[in-house]
Amino acid sequence: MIQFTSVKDIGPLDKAVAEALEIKKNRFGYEHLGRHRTLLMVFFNSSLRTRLSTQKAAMNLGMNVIVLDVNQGAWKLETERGVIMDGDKAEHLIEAIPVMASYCDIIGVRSFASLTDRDADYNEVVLNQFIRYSGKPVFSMEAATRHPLQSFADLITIEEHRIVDRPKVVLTWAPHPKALPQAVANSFSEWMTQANVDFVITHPEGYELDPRFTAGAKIEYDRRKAFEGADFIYAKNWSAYTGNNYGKVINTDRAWTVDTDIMAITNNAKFMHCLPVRRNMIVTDDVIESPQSLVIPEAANREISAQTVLKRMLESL
Ligand code: AN0
Ligand code: CP
Repeated sequence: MIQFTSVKDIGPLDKAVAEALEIKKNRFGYEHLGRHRTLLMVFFNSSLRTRLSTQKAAMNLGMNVIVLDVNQGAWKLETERGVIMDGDKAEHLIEAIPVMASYCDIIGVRSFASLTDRDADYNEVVLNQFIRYSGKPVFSMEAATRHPLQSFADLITIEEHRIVDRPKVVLTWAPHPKALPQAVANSFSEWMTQANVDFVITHPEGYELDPRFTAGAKIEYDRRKAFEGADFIYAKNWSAYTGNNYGKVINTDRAWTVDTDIMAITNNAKFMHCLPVRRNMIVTDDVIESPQSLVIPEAANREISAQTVLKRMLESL
């Protein structure tokens, strides 16, 4: 594997999950693969889980790891070609990327959507420059439009906790005070529409996602109908995608907070969220602390999804 930015890069999902579960049982069985290999993780945005789980995954594989927080101590990077660089940005990505690449074998990149320029965001301007100018395998640690390591961990978690062959999985929008990217929701939808699940998305009017990610999903505006009989509830906030509302918060209706009342109409559903989560905005204390909550094992599986991807990349070096 030389690139991991979307579900398309992972191949058949049943094989990928089987490999992940095998790695989970035998985390240190591939230590020889990473000997004298270096992972560089480049963060343009904050992270707790991605940073720690990916570093741990690389260490399980015997790799060395270096981390750059671009906004803390590095030169400010220009990302657009053709600009006269007379502002506060001291260096261009087109030089910085091959320089960074010269110190490592594999690169992970975290670069969120701007939420101001939809075309630039949906063209993945930053991630694609890493792919183009690094000459090294590149994987997404959440880019502008997708978070595939999260979705892969989510799928592993669903596989581990499902009690029926084809569970009903519901992605529900939930309120949040700040504008967040659509990446987690887009990506979860892209993975779930390919998995062996009945996949339903529910959100208020105006929060429609890009149909390129939701093709094959059932969109249900009636939240109660969506929750009825669900086996998994996956909550996430995202800002508006459509038209002039791109990147805006157009609704903070707390009736959409996931609480025990709405969970009661599900099929004793498990609760999932990628974290970080704002309690009593997205989900109540009671639901996230309930035995049905999978948020901690879900986060723990980030180590496993990252290790599966890194293992495949090391095998292709
Ligand atoms: C980010 C997002 O919604 O994309 C990262 C989630 C993994 N969340 C926040 O910025 C709170
Ligand atoms: N879920 C997730 O990616 O968390 P971080 O933003 O903390 O890495």
